[in-house]
Amino acid sequence: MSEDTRLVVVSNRVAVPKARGAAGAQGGLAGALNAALKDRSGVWFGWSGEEVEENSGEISTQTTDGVTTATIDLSKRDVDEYYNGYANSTLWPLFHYRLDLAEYERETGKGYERVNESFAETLRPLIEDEDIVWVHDYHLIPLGERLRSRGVKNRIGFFLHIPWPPTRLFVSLPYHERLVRTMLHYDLLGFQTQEWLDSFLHYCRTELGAEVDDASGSVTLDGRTTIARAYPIGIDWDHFTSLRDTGEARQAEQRLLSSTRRRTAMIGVDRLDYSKGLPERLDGIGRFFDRNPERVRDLVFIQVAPPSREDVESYQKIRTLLEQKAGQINGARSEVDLVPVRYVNRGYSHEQLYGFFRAAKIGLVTPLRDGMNLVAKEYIAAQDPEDPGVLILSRFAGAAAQMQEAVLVNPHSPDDLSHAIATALDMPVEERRRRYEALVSTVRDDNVKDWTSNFLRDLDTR
Ligand code: ADQ
Repeated sequence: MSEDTRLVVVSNRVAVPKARGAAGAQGGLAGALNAALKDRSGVWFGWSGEEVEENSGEISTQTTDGVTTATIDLSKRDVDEYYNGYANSTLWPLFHYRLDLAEYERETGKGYERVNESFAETLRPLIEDEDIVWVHDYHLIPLGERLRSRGVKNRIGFFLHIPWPPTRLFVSLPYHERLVRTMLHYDLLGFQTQEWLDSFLHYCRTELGAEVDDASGSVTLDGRTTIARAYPIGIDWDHFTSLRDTGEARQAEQRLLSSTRRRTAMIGVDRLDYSKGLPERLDGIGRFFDRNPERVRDLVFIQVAPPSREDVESYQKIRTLLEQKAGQINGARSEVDLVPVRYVNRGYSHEQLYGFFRAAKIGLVTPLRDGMNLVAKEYIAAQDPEDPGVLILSRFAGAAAQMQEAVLVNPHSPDDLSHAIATALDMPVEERRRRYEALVSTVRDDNVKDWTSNFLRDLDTR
């Protein structure tokens, strides 16, 4: 991309950069996007996260550390219908293969279209002729087409952070065809893995009758051609590994080590979300202790899970279920001096997570379905090369395609999980090192900076 081409990033929420150490406070994606925006003096547009009585359409702009953010507030109705409704109660469950949880309500579908329309209306005047526009994620699928209808001829790309479901599931969405047709107005479409990309291309070919070339990813319909490719996202390797030298990371590591003493710490870190397989994970741990009751002295499991999307009912249910399951294991297996499961309902800084990951000799990442999963990559990045921990990873996470040297599991099977935990606990250091070395080279080389520049390079040459 030429130096004077501005970048306009659009996502549901905007991470307003902090003046110093911005990337650190926000994690990999926000840090990488901020870095790209800084290079190109661009703009990041999206929802402020504020809920107001009435939408005013007013934009609030702020420039910090070379990055301009432009945010709008949404009305309570918009948040209910667009965000909690269509995005998180229809698209999120459906795209994670959870037809049983997907709600199809006319009103929320209309709210989704209305908010995309108003995003386009507000954003339009901010776009200059040479800008390139990068739209993120399932909240904003129709945005590109809405911009085109307002005469925007710029290059516009879209990246989907979550899976794309198989055609047979996807067609359960009312107006599925309308939604996908809007996607073909982007110049470039990015998916996390080849598997999700293949599902998308299959849909375009079989349901839309589009002309699809698998090798180049080109999809042609009604005389327009879009390119669809896989761009697996990574972590900000340099930044994340630099956390090792912070006092906060060291303290967190020590705190965990001293509280677990001779027992092996096994850690899970996830947003509290049904896609992350948390109840199934606890079933697997329960099975492990049932099979190996004496090993309650060898292993302590720490699950860090801050609540998310608490206004959505399925998210309230999963919280209650997890508390029950953790309570059952602890009720059955605790001794006066030990508790096998520590379930922590809060977030931690990335520095602290780094320390916890390093102290934990097993990382348990077992989503039922996940676009990529950055926790798996962060866990590996935090390990001590001389004495690395073992990653147990769901074969249904996008990350599994790149991380075959992890102990791969079927997260639905308590037996499989129990077996994997025993394997990880007993794994000799030579094998741990061998697996770690293969995994760490992927995590280091396929990092988020390359992800950003690969996507933008392809968009630029469209
Ligand atoms: P998420 O579903 O949020 O992201 P993930 O990729 O694991 O999932 O990223 C979570 C991030 O939040 C990680 O950086 C992690 O460290 C952090 N995090 C998780 N739990 C935390 C806690 N308790 N405290 C503090 N931080 C915590 C979506 C998709 C993924 C995809 C990403 C990026 O669902 O599949 O990998 O986007 O594209």
